[in-house]
Amino acid sequence: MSDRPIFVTEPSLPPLDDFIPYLRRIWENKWLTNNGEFHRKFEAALAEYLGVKYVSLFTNGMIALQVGMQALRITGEVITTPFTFVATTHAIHWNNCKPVFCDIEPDTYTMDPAKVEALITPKTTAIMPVHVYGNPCNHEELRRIADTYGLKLFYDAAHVFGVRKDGVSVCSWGDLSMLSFHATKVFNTFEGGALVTNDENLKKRIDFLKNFGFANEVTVVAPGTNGKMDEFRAAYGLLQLEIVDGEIAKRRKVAEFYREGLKNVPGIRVLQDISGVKHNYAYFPVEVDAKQYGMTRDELYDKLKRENIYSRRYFYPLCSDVPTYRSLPSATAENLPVATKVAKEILCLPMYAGLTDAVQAEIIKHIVGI
Ligand code: T4K
Repeated sequence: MSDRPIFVTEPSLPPLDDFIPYLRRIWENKWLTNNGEFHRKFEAALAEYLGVKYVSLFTNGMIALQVGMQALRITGEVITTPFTFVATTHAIHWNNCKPVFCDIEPDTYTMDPAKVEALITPKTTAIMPVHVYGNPCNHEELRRIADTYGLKLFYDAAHVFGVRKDGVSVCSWGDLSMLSFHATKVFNTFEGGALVTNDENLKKRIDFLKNFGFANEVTVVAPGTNGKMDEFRAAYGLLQLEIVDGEIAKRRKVAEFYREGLKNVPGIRVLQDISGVKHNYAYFPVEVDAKQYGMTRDELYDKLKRENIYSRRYFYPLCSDVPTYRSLPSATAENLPVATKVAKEILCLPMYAGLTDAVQAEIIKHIVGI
C-alpha cells in the first residue's frame, strides 16, 4: 500500500520564485481585475499558443459555458452528450434550454455524429459536443450537420488544451469553444476558463456579457454576469504557458508506461493515440470488462482505494441519469447504449506529469495482480 494517497491527478505548478515578481508588479499597479495588464497579455499569449484569433478569459469554465450560450443566442433544444462532467448539461439548463442527449462513439467516447440528425426537431438551435478526455470529436461531420440545419456548434473543449489534429488546433473548431483551467486540468490557473473564437463580433459580445453587459461606462447592452478573470490568475497563467509543453511531454511518458504495463491484461481496454492527433494526455481512461477481467469496474475502483490509490469513475453516472435530467425523453438507456455501457466500465487512472515510474509500477501491479 502506498503511504501517501495517490489521487487521480495533481496540478502542475511553475516554480514559486518565478511568480514573486508578477505579484510585486500587481501590488505596484494596484490593478487587480477588469482587463488589467496581465489579463491583456495572457489573452494575447493564449491566442497565439492555441492558434485562434480571439480569447476571452473567464473566472471558470462553467460560467464561460453559460455566457457562450448567451452570446450565441442559443434557445430551445440543444443536442449534447451525456458522457461529460455535469457542467455541460447544467449550462444548457441554466440557459433555460432543453438538453437532448445523443449517444457516443465507442472508440473516442465523443458524440456520435451518425446519431445526431434523428434528434433534430424544429426547436433545435445548437449542438454542444465535448472533446472528452482530450479526444477530438468528429468535427467534419458535426460541422456538416450544423451547417445543413442552420445550428450553432459550441464545443465544450474543457479537456482539449493544446490538442491538434493534422496540425490544426482543435480549439479553433466550431462557432465557439470553451476551455477550463481548473486545478485538475492539463493547464491550470487554479480556477479559470476561456471562450475562444475566430469571430471578432462574437468576442466583443462575450466581453460585454462577462462584464455585466457593459459596452462602455454608461451603456448596458445585455443582462450580463460577472465572469472576469483577475490579475493574479492571469499572471500565473502566463507562467503556466512557459511550462505546459514540458508537462504534456511528461504526461505522454506516463501514458506510454501504462500502455506497456497493461497491454496484456485480459479485460482491460486501453485506448491508443489517434493517428494525426497531437494528444495532451489529460486523462488515462481504461475500460474494465468484468467477465474477462474477473472483477467489475467498481470492484477494481474499491480495490485500488484500499491501496490508497484514488482512481475516478469519470463520467459516471451519465448526465442523463442524474435526477434533474433523467426524465427527459432522450435520457433512456435504449437511446444511449454505448454511453450506458462505457459509464459502467470506465475508470480513470492517476494521470499527471509528476507521476513517478515507481508509483505507476505500483498501480499497474495492483491492476495486473488480481
Ligand atoms: N466541462 C467539462 C467537460 C469539464 O470536465 C469541466 C470540469 C467543466 C466543463 C467545468 O469547468 P470548470 O468550471 O471546473 O472550470 C473536477 C473539477 O472540479 C472539474 O473542473 C472537472 N471538470 C472535473 C472533471 O473534475 P471533481 O469533483 O472530480 O474534483 P476533485 O476536487 O474531486 O479533484 C479530483 C482530484 O484532483 C482530487 O482527488 C485531488 C486532485 N486535486 C484537486 C484539486 C481541486 C489536487 O491535487 N489539487 C486540487 O487543487 O471535479
